[in-house]
Amino acid sequence: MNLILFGPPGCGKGTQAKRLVEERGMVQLSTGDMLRAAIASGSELGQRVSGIMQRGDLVPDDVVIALIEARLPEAEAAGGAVFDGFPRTVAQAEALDKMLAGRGARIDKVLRLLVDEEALLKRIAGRFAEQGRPDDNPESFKVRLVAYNTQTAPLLDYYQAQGKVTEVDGMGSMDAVAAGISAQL
Ligand code: B4P
Repeated sequence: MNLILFGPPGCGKGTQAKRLVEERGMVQLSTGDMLRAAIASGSELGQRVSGIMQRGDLVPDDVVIALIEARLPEAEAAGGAVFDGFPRTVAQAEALDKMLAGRGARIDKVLRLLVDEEALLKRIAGRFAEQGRPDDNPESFKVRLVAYNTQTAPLLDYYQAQGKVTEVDGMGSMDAVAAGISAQL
């Protein structure tokens, strides 16, 4: 099964993806994690994307599509992937559909985590205080929310037209959200 965890920054995509990996043996494909790893390694890619991410803007489509494409064989071998933070634009979704179709696979479900803006701000502020992730500062977070609302939210129409979107309450505890996701799978 191939799943997409969908929602605004701070809604719990990364948190719940890790739980799906532990509970179901799926492979987590997080473009955010891949890009942060590239930055940490000091690679050319990392240097290219570091400023973009710190501002809270989206990295170019071709960069993230290539990162995902390179990991698809691993997902196939595991019998499924949980996509976390990808796709974030309609162009990325179209590319993903094409790449999966080429492997005789498809997206089965899009789980949309519903969290209100006040809770998002609180979570991100909490992580900024604890971990100091550069793009969790209040200014970058505002940019991330605008990017979500303008470039990523329209993807819902794309997947709704395919009848794949299921909504999950993301406001509860991590356990409660995980239970909500399990109930949908
Ligand atoms: P991501 O790493 O994907 O960051 P995110 O969407 O902000 O979600 P994140 O994983 O951080 O938060 P989560 O909801 O798990 O992207 C970072 C940047 O990379 C982007 O801004 C962009 O620049 C670039 N990028 C990545 N993918 C891209 C793409 N496809 N195209 C273009 N650019 C791309 O959790 C947040 C916090 O909430 C955590 O501290 C967690 O502990 C807490 N939390 C989670 N669930 C909770 C709950 N139920 N209750 C309380 N707290 C909870």
